[in-house]
This record gives sequence, C-alpha cells and structure tokens, in this order.
Amino acid sequence: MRIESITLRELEMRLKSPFETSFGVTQKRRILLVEVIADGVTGWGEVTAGEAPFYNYETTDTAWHIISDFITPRLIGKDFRAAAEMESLVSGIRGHQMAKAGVENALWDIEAQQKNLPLSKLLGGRRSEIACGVSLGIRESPELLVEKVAGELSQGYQRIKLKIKPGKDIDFVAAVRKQFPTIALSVDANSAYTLGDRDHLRRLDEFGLLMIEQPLPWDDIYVHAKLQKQIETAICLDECINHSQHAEAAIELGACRIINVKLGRVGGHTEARRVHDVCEKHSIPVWCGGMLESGVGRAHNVAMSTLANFTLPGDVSASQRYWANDIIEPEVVVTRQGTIRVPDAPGIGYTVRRELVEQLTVKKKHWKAEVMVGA
Ligand code: OSB
Ligand code: MG
Repeated sequence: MRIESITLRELEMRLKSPFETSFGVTQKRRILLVEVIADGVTGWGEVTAGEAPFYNYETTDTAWHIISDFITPRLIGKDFRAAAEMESLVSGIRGHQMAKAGVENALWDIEAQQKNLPLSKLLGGRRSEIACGVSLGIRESPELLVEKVAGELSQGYQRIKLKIKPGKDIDFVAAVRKQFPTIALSVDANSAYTLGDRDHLRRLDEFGLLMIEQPLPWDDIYVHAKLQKQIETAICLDECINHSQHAEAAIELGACRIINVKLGRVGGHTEARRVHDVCEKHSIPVWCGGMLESGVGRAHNVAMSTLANFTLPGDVSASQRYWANDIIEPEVVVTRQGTIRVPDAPGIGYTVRRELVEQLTVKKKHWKAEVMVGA
C-alpha cells in the first residue's frame, strides 16, 4: 500500500451525559479522526487521547502535534506490504502511542479491505459475537448508582464496572452488591489510591469483585505487585501497560491477574495483538477497554475483541449509550444477551458518515504524496 494522502481532523462531539472518573468529568469530547488513502482505498482510525493529560500524558493537542509534525512526514508517499510495517518507521518517536495508534489502525482498515477481509479476520480473531460490559461513571449517591446499574442490566449487559475514588467507593460498591448479589461486578480507580490505602482497599475483598482496575499510580507496575500480595481481589492493570514488555514484567512480578487492552494505550493493533499473545501464553485473561470513543474507535475495538484470549466482557458498548448520533452506519448495537455481532464486511465493517463527520469537524489538515514519476 502506497500512502497517497492523510487527513487529520478534530471533531467536537458532545456525550449524551457527563462521564465522571477519579480524574475528572468529561462531556465535550475533542476527537481526532485519521483518514488515510492508499492505492485508492480509504481507511479510518481514531485517536483515543483525552482532552487533558489526566488518564495518561497524551492529549488531543499533543496527538495533533505528533501526527502532524512527526508521524505524517515519515509515512506520506511510503509503500508498505502490511500495516504492521508502520511500526519501524515511527519507533524513533518515543511514546505517544495514542497518536501512533490512530494512524496505524487506519492502515489496518486499508489492509483488510485490500485483502477483502473483515478486520477481525485479518487480525486472527475467531468470534462472531463479543461479550459486552459497561463502565459507569461516578454518581452523586449510592442510590442513584444502583438505579443506573438496574437500567444497564435490563439492557442485557454482562458485566458492570463502577468507577471509584476515595470517598466514593465502599458505600457505593456495597449498595450495588446488596441489590445485585450475583452479577459480574468490578471497579476502576484510575490510579486514585496509594499503597498506604491498602487496608482500605482490602475492604473491597468482601464484595466478590471480578477485579479492581488500576488502583495505584499510572506508571508503577512494581507497587501493584506489592498490593496484589495483600489483597484477594484480582488486580487488572490498565494505565501501566503500554506495550507487551510491560505485560511480561507485570505478569512476572505478580502485579495483576488480568490485563485490559486498549488500542490507543499500546499504540495500535500490531502491539495490542502482542500484548494479547503474551497474556495468553501466561493464562492471563484480557478484555477490551474503552476511551469514550466515537464509532470509528468502537469499530476497531469490536474487531480486536474477537481474538481468542479476550475471554472477559469488555467496555465496548452500544453507540447509543454515548452519542445521540454516532458517526458510523450502522451504529454499534448490543443484543438483549449483551453481545455485539461482529460485522463481516471488509475492513472495519461499518461505514463512516462523511456528511456528519464534516459537520462535526472543527479543524482539518491534509497531506498529499507527490505523484510518482512515470505513474
Ligand atoms: O479507565 O477505562 C478507563 C474512560 C475514559 C478514560 C479511562 C477509562 C474510561 C472508561 C470508559 O472506563 C469506558 C468506555 O469507553 O465505555
Ligand atoms: Mg481503566
């Protein structure tokens, strides 16, 4: 595939309702979409960075800068055999996985279309349906949270994840567990605690949680190993795992018993599959995390979730939970059994609604390769 053009845009999209985590509240998303054309085929990727550097250090603006000034110049006009070859061209750029993933995933979409395969199949996925859970933002009161959980369960979702932070944890989890004694339930702290909170965190052990996600600092695997020895609940790492060597280290240290894979956080499908494979080799189950994505990011998440070791329900849920109008057609829908049917059309398998994308675009930049001599 010869990279003929790259278009980067920023979309302004308003979530239906605000989403609160331990690091802040989000309602207006600034989403970057990457559109690549190679050999006349168009592929789409999404940058999953947040608006502020509170989940990890990347932001919408840092990703715009890195893609514009460092990734695009390395790619434009280049010829690849496969999307996985992009990695070596951008490995000199330290970090910035979300920026890289937005571009790399667009190349995967192109490669799948060129091979006339659904992206899930190109990645080696085997599932025709994936299991869905939901991630629920922090609420004002345990009562309101219980109400919200009831609503999601009635939609069929197979696992409920509660966002927690100091002061909004034990009482909230206790109320949900009391009302729903047998559901698959987990919590996500987004690095809001320290090892000094170990006694407090141990109180979660009595609720039979599937896991506690990323309780301790975002960049510290070792401290999670210390905590895992002192609590019964399985730790799942999210923020700490940026590539497959991190996964190896975390598993060897006993820092977690589950890993959440996010395409953006690990730099795209190529590395995500490596993380998946490392975990599979060590019998560590994985699941697909979410970053409040638009339909493009959601479609890539669906494809990745079809790999064999994605044995736990992920955070990939219906478009309608987030957006009044998603930018893909059809939207991502969830069955009454709490599953998403994997599309079998070539590429990401959903159509991007260009007109709507254009309407939502607030900023746009375009790069075009020089026409080849003799072409
Ligand atoms: O830690 O999984 C997380 C959203 C923004 C930043 C971090 C996280 C989340 C979520 C939302 O939990 C998952 C979703 O997109 O539904
Ligand atoms: Mg998380």
